[in-house]
Formats: sequence, structure tokens, C-alpha cells
Amino acid sequence: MDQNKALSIVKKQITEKRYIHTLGVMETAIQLAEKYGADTKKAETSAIFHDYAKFRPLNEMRQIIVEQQFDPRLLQFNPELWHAPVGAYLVQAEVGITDPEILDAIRYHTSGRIGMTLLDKIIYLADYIEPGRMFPGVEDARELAQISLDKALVYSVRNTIQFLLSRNQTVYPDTIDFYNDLIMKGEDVQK
Ligand code: DGI
Ligand code: FE
Ligand code: FE
Repeated sequence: MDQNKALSIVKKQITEKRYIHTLGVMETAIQLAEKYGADTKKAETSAIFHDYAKFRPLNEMRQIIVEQQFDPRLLQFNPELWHAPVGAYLVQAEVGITDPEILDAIRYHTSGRIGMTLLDKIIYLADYIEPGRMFPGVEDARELAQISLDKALVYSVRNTIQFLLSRNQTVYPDTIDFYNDLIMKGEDVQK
């Protein structure tokens, strides 16, 4: 989809602040796609729509999770996780995006999963390190992103899990799976 058309669609769904974040994710995702050999257009479209469902009412998201038979465990975990799978669904239903790679990148952009594709990884990392992000460790994650995609991902998901643990929060199983998968593949040390 044309970039301006896509941006104008998503702009109506989210706040100004979230729109600026979306532009940052888009720029970062395109750069990472160029650097790591992914499809830049798919990276652009996935990034533009990644937070499409961020401001949907919880009741609407809960209903979609139930009706579409998404992982029922989602309902027991932090509702912050919901906008990712619900976003993938709504972007298809409301915007007409059907590319499964783009929909997966949106679906897994918050939790991660086992077997993240190159596009999944790029959107996950771009969301984490876009220029508007400010949290402890983001500078290190940005530096690692210039050296190794997987090293940056291990660092980022570890930081996220540590953040959740430090707040006595639950960690959704796909996030643990994502972390374990990267470590078991040795991708943090070998590349
Ligand atoms: O939507 P964004 O704010 O741009 O970022 P996101 O989609 O990565 O959402 C991240 C939020 O989700 C972050 O504040 C942490 C929270 N969260 C809650 N439980 C989990 C979780 N993130 C992950 N990866 N795994 C969890 O189990
Ligand atoms: Fe998000
Ligand atoms: Fe985001």
C-alpha cells in the first residue's frame, strides 16, 4: 500500500503521540530491512500498522480474542499484549491487508514467538529502539542493532523480561519462548 495512504488510515486510529512513535518505527524498520536484507516495503507497511489496535476498547479486544479463537491464555495476561494479535486481525478485516508475513509481524510485535521471521524480528526491534523511545538500555540496544540483529534482540527481550520481573508482572509464554529460542540457537554469541 502507498505510504501516505497507509499513514492516513492509521493516523485516525491512534493518538498524536502514538503516531509520532509509528513514524519512528517506520523509519527504523526501513533502515533495519535495508541493513539485514528484508523486504523494505513489507517492513514499512508492517511498521505503519503495528499499533493499529492500540486504542481499541478492552471489551472489543477481548471479544475478538474469544470469537477468533486466539490463544485463550492471552485473557489471563497483561492486556497490553492484546493489541498485537487483535491488530493483525483488524488490519486484515478493516484495511484489507492480507500478506501473511505482514500480519505475522504485527501479530507478534509485542510478545515475540518461537521462530521469529526476519520481518518479525525487524518490527520487534524497530518498535523497541525507534528514536522516540527513552528507557534504560535503549542506547545499548540501538548500538547492538548496528552490529547484529540477534544480539540486539536477545538484549531487548532480556531487558523486557527483567523489567516485567522487577515489577512483579507476569511474562507471557511466547516471550519466554522467544528468549529461549534465541539463546538455544546461540544467536547472541555466534553472530
Ligand atoms: O505498543 P508499544 O507501547 O509500542 O510496545 P509493545 O507493543 O512492545 O508493548 C509493550 C508493552 O507490553 C510493554 O510495556 C511491556 C508490556 N508487556 C506486558 N506483558 C508482557 C509485555 N511485553 C512482553 N514482551 N511480554 C509480556 O508478557
Ligand atoms: Fe505495540
Ligand atoms: Fe509500538
